[in-house]
Amino acid sequence: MKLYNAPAPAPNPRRVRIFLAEKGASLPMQDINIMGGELKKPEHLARDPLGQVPTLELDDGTFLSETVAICRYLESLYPDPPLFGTTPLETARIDMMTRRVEFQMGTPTGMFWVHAHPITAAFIKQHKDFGESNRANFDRAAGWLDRELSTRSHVVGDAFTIADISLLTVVDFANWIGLNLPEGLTNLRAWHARVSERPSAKA
Ligand SMILES: N[C@@H](CCC(=O)N[C@@H](CS)C(=O)NCC(=O)O)C(=O)O
Repeated sequence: MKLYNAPAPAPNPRRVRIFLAEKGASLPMQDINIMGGELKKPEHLARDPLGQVPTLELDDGTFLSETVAICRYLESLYPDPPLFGTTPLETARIDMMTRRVEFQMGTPTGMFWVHAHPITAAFIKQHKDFGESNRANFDRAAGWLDRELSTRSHVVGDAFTIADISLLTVVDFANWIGLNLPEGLTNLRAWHARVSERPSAKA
């Protein structure tokens, strides 16, 4: 297998790298130069018609995209430690929170990056007011997560899962582009400090 990757700060390939690190597994990787336009060149479009990373190439030449789909596949190859839960209800809750983290935190972060950040201004016709308007959505989602984390140590219960990986990578990317967590939010900040201490967070 081979992982088509992009280095930090790209959040989605990092989700797969953290996932692998938690499993104690490693894969050959090839970096794709996002800013250099490599994602949309025919060579990468042949791997993923949407021209994104991460993309996993299997040994038979099959390509798999979408971070969570890749991680689910890797979970079946490396079941320990489980990062998608161990019971139907745990797995469903992890799916629920992963989706919510992607939509509630990931979407405003992505829209701010595309429409308000000076780096992307060079590549995209931006709608700055719309981009900036995503700060409020990001802050609202952070407040919601702070309330969720008032009753547990991790995004779903007390075990580290793909939902934590998804939130960690989006919070770190958001911070990198200038979307900082609002003041207060002690539960979310304590969670962030806790998961950032895991060796996998360096991946
Ligand atoms: N839903 C996809 C999103 C992947 C994604 O947006 N990857 C970014 C890098 S972090 C990318 O390839 N962006 C370029 C583009 O979308 O054109 C996933 O989770 O894998």
